[in-house]
Amino acid sequence: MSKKLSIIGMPMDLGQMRRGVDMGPSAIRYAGINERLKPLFDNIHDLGDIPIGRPEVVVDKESNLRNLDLVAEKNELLAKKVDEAIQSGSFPLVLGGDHSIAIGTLAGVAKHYKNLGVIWYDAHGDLNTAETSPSGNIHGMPLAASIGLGHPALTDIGGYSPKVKPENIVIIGARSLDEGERALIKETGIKVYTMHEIDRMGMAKVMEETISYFKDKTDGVHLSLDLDGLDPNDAPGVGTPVIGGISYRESHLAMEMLEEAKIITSAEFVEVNPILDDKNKTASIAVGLMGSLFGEKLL
Ligand code: 4U7
Ligand code: MN
Ligand code: MN
Ligand code: MN
Repeated sequence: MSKKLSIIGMPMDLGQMRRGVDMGPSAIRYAGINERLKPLFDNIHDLGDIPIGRPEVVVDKESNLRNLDLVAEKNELLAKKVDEAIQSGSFPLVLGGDHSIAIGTLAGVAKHYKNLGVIWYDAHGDLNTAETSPSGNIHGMPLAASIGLGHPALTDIGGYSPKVKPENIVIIGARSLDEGERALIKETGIKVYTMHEIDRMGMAKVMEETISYFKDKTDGVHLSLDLDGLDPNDAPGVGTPVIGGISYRESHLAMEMLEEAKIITSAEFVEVNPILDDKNKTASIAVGLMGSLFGEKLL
């Protein structure tokens, strides 16, 4: 079977408050995604960007969620595109955009799998709901929405819920979890490798465990990589940086190990904000990590 990649840009910035993350897909294209991935696929189809426009900020009166209706509406479009890419036999690669887009990506992906696994590579848990969120920003809620928790406008994208079972989720790189998120992790049994475990065990062991955790029980694994999972020294172009993160080298190793294991069936790289970046460094790192994820070799 030929190896096909569909690139989908999602210039979404409505899930948070810092402008510039809508330019993430452009920054990643500018960093050379096509050239870099070309040797690794038989066919690359860049489907362009989902139209987001410049809507005015609207706070939902009842739930207090910023841009609820728009985030939901745009994610429906993304879900459809992702679904079509998979139907056409392509690997969907989504470029963000703030992390609220994972709601749409997962809505498009999860209907194709009975037991989808999700790797959430992030400094944050993104497990808030309107009730627990300290910010009202939807980019802090996509993982909760995907397990069926939160506002129905978010949980029901694609017309079904939930998308993922908590026991099929592994969070890697966590170092900023809100109170409600910590309670939810304990309650649901979501597996988390915080920075403590990464320091202690090393990334190689963390990835070995993650891969064997998924091997038997999932029929596909989605990688949702928030660039703020990396240390801000390596990836400064993100809206919510948290010091003490995963290094560029450790992240490379993680991607290489996922490639060797051949478990990843869809991916998204999110939260790249070129306005906050240092000469497009963060987008370049994202492209480098994609290279490893898709099988680039040094020799
Ligand atoms: B990202 C936060 F309170 N938890 O909910 C929130 F700390 O997609 C941050 O991981 C969320 O970048 C960060 O607003 C969302 C905050
Ligand atoms: Mn994050
Ligand atoms: Mn995130
Ligand atoms: Mn962020």
